Amino acid sequence: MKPIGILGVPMDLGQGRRGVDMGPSAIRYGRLQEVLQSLGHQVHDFGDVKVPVVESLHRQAEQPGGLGYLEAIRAACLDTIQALGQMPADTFPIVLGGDHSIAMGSVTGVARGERIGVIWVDAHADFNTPETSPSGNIHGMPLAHLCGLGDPRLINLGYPGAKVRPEDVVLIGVRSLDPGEVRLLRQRGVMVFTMKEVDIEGIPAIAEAVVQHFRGFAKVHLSLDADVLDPEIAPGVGTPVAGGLTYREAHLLMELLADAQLVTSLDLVEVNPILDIANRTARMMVELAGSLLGKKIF
Ligand SMILES: [Mn+2]
Repeated sequence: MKPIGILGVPMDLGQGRRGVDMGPSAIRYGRLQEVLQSLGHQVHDFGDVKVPVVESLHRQAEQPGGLGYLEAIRAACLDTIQALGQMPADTFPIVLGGDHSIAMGSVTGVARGERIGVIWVDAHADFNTPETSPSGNIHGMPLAHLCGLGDPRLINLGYPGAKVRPEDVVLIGVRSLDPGEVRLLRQRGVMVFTMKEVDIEGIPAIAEAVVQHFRGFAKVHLSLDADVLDPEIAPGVGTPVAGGLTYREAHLLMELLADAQLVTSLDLVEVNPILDIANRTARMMVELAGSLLGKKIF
């Protein structure tokens, strides 16, 4: 078993609601390290990347919505890439968000310039560009930028160009898409399993398709957004959408990915403890990380 490296990115600049910057604390408080150690893993916590608090930033008035924080997000992603680069190469990194814009840093950092498959488990596709986004919030854009679409300052993080091929992305659990995203996802040939496919095909068939899709890949990153879960079981998110994964669907997906030993790095993002009930959402994310990393019922 590879040692696990934890890195927090307390970022709330990619979206409009405060509180998601406390996600790393909530997930640590939810006993992430203890749960992983109880499974026999060696765990090293590398602390947090420094992210400026929103009040300290001067908004660029000419930019609409969340794009005013682009430079600060870019800087935090660069620090994330650097921090991941300092982890030993045989580490399994777990990056704690923070809003989902941190994934531009985490995926780039764990890829280290090599080809990487990405499993994006999310209520949203996060495949907007500044042109297609209705809100301008950057947490709705990281996957597009990783695929080389959007603002060059975010596409070229770390090194120039796309970090992920669109055909090396699989989306699971999606149920809220903007029209521009639908167009881009279709155009680029991204594999999408919406909640409709989850309902019809079930998690076992989807997990099998994912495992086949990434057969032979040396690196596969799982980016897990808490809002993929049904808000009934994960109320602590900024953008809840009804009709999400059930408790067992989410765990079964993790258990089947664990059986396949496919995933080599993980994000746990969009946990907002201010909107949560007694840290339920963070604890759920910790449990899911446990299932991905070897926790078995029997
Ligand atoms: Mn997301």
